[in-house]
Amino acid sequence: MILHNKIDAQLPSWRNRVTTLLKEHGDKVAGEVTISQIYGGMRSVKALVTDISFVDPNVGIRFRGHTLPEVIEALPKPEGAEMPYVGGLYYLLMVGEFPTEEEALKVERAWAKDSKVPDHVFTILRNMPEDTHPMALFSQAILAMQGGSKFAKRYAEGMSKMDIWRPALDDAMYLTSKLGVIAAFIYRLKYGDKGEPTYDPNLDYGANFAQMMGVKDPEYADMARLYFILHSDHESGNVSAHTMHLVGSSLSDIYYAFSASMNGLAGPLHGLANQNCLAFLMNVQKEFDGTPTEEEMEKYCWDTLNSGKVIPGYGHAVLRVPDPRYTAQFEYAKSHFPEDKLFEIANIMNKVVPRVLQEQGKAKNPWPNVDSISGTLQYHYGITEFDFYTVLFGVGRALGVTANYVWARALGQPLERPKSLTTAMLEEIAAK
Ligand code: CMX
Repeated sequence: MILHNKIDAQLPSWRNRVTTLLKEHGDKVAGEVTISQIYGGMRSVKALVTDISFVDPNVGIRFRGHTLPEVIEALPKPEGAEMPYVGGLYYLLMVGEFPTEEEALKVERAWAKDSKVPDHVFTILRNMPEDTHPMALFSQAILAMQGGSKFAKRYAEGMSKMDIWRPALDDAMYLTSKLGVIAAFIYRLKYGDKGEPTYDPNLDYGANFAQMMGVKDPEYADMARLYFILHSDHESGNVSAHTMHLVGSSLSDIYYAFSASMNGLAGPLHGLANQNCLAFLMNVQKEFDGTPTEEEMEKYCWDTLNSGKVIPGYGHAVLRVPDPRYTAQFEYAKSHFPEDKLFEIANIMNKVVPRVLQEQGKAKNPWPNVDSISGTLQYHYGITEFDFYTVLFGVGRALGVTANYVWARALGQPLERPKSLTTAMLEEIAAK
């Protein structure tokens, strides 16, 4: 497969680069850690390495060194589409180079070939209690496919550590090819006709997702492409990426690792934030019986802050500029449905909230983040069931974390095992 060949060709030089760095400079200090960081969720501790994406505080995400607008511009697109092939983005993440259209299509075709979900996965999902959260169903479906892991099989057979990335990449392709189908099935099972979606080999990943979800508006294929691309990766320290890396470091296969990653994404401090933002917008709409004026919005925001709540969709732990993932979605909505009522409110929020947060002076970053508007876009196209939004995030996030998983195996990254201390030990350090 094309991704195997491309990675194979790059590996000798990557391995040499890492070995040389470690051999010649392994004892150089790259960062320090303070007691507040140890107690504070390891914020900003430099302790992970990935070459797949980097969050620049003043620019936002860079995929393989390229900003989001550059990526959207340079990746090949299906005829007549505004947004690129998702398969092209996967190629870029895996290989580090922009694909030609034919190369992007090779990934798309491989996905189409492997897209059939084993029957037992649907059976398991159908037998779950009706009130099971879509993310729990998603995670279970992923784990239910573990028995098919080529990585686990080859490892048990005693495959060389140098080559173990190959079946890891087979698993990555097999898994990602099915995630859109599984997500659409969960949507239909919970909120629709309960039917099994069928992947159309003549359509790309984004257009397939749109047809499997049953969204009639042809624009939704572009929406899906954009959504999956911009949620794919955000370097290695966020909960879903770090969980994937940690579990994978014990040489658990991709199914175990990605199911765990999704269990982390399901938390309200991570992937669930997008639904809180949409709820905020809808509350505003209800409160003002439509779109508020800027003055009304400003007062509403101050009331929110004064009651001790945060304004969802604004602020970021790393970014210090408007999130380019927000900007891409904002521009999309502005050009496609500027008159949408929720978008109008989101627009007013964007004018008011940064000013209010700056005046309050607490948030280090007053600008909108990715979650600020993603629910508004889904809502516009008729995906109104909030609970499902994190599953969409998960389908996109799979692209980044599986690429990282494959490269971690290819470069022989070891078992992750940081050291813990007791409070008494930290007190002793503090007393010195
Ligand atoms: N509304 C109100 N207060 C905010 C705020 C916001 N949107 N963003 C930050 N603050 C406050 C923090 O709560 C904190 O207050 P305390 O000192 O009282 O604890 C203070 O400003 C400083 O916070 P910070 O260093 O700027 O931000 P953090 O790294 O601690 O937190 C984040 C980052 C995203 C959790 C925070 O900005 C927030 O809660 N935003 C709203 C929720 C949200 O949009 N979450 C989605 C994040 C998307 C993502 O992670 O990708």
